[in-house]
Parts: sequence; C-alpha cells; structure tokens
Amino acid sequence: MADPTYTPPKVWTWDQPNGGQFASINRPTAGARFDKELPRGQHPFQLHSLGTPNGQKVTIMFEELLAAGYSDAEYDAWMVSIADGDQFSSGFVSVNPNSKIPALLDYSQGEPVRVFESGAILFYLAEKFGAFLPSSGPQRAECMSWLMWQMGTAPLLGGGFGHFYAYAPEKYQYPIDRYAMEAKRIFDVADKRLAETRYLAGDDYTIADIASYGWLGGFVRGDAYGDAATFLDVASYTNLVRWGEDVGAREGVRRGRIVNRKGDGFVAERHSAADIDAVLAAA
Ligand SMILES: N[C@@H](CCC(=O)N[C@@H](CS)C(=O)NCC(=O)O)C(=O)O
Repeated sequence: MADPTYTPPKVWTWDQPNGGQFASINRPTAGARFDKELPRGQHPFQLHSLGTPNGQKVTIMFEELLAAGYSDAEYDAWMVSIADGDQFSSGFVSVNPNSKIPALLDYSQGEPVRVFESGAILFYLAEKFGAFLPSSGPQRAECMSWLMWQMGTAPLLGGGFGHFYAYAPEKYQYPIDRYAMEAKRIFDVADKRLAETRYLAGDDYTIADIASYGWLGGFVRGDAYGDAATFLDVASYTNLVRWGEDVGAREGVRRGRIVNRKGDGFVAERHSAADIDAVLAAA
C-alpha cells in the first residue's frame, strides 16, 4: 500500500524495486549490464528497436521512405525485448548510452554512424533522403518545432499518464489527475492546430506527423493504455481524430506498425519487404 504519510529522506537511495510493470528492469544507474554484441544484417541501416510508440516512429519512417521510392532506405529491424533487459547489453549501450529503443546504426558510408533518440533518428533520415522535412525557411522551422513539441510531450503521455493510469501497482488520484489534465491539454494543442492545417507542420506530411502519430495514434485508435481513449474522451478532439485516421490509413504507417512486435499480424524482425507483405497477405 502507498504510505500517505511518506516524508522524503534527505538523500534518496534505491533500496528495492518499487513494484509496477517495469520495476524489475529499472535501476538508477546507466551503462551495460552484460556483454553481448548486436546482430548485423545485410542492409546499410541496422535498427535495434521494439514496436512501442517511440519504436514505431522509426519503422514508419523507413516504410514511408520505401513507399515513396527511396530504395536505399532498406533496413534490418532487430527486436530489442526491453522487458528482458536487452537494452542493457554492451552492444546496445554502445549505440545508445541511454539504453532505450530505438537505436540506429547507418553503415552506408563505411564507418558506422550511430543515432539514438527517436526524434534525432527521424531528423537524420529526413535530412539524408531529403524527404518529409521542408528544406528551408519557416516551413522547416515549423516542422522542427512540432517535432520537438512531440518529443517533449511523450514523457507526459507515457511516463506520466500511461504509467500512473495503467502501470503503477496502485491507482493514486493525484498523479492520474495531474497527467490526465496534461494529456488532455496536449490533445487540445494538437486539435487546435489541426483545425487550421491538414498536417502539424502545414499542408505537407512531415516527420512531425510521423513522430506524433507514434503516440497520438494510439489514443485515436483507442488501443493506448487500456480504455484511456474513453477516460480522456479522445473522440471530442475531432480535428485530432480526423488527422489520426488520415495518417493511420497511409501504407507506410500501416506497414511500419507491424514491425518489431510479437504475435499474430506482426513481425518480430524485418529484413525485407516480403516479411511485412506476408503478414498483410495473411490478414
Ligand atoms: N526519448 C526517447 C525515449 C525512448 C524510450 O523511452 N524508449 C522506451 C520504450 S518506448 C525504452 O526503451 N524503455 C526501456 C527502459 O526504460 O529500460 C526516444 O524518443 O527515443
């Protein structure tokens, strides 16, 4: 039970896992916990990820690039099981010292380039291919602003709302109220913007939409955190819903959402288009 009389000590110490869904893997320290190299496939891009909202951003980006005809965007997507602690291997930590998916290695220019943080990966790929990012001027600034907005809001939706609404070992009203309010404020920001423009950065679909769909898409589809869509009355944000349904119907988005997930209708690893084609054909 939560202790309502808890008084924080002068110096916090980590004595034991605190319960909750991810308590067994969380520690207050960084760095590798065991030695293991990452696998490597044949394509220039090696993605080490999982089909969570942050992971889906990158597989959607690759599938959007491929759908748009950028055949050099072929990639191998390896699954990192965060519940099993794969993100703490020496190989993964050498690509992302923050031990969180997604992490990317680009071998296309000889020496591998590492990129971590989903927003940085989207930006890196958009610049590299000259796609889904306006090349200059106010449109580019607008796109980067919405991309960074999304990166700033994800911890409130996930670590804040999602954690206390769905993952915490007990339900506490204070944090649920606080983060439900933040989540609804974020939905309203998007809704008001999308009342003015088709996409977040303006008339064109950009990496700001790809990043945002990773998180907002789940609330629009209604599969984020149990029945959170009802709890937060997502249907009332009609412009957000219109955008979410529009983006969700894109071929690249549908394909990207299949990758690095286990179970029927998904592929744990992706090494060629045929892996996703097979799943879609069976659906
Ligand atoms: N800001 C990071 C957040 C990434 C993140 O939180 N990844 C989660 C899964 S969605 C993770 O790997 N968690 C594993 C852990 O915390 O140990 C990004 O956008 O790339």
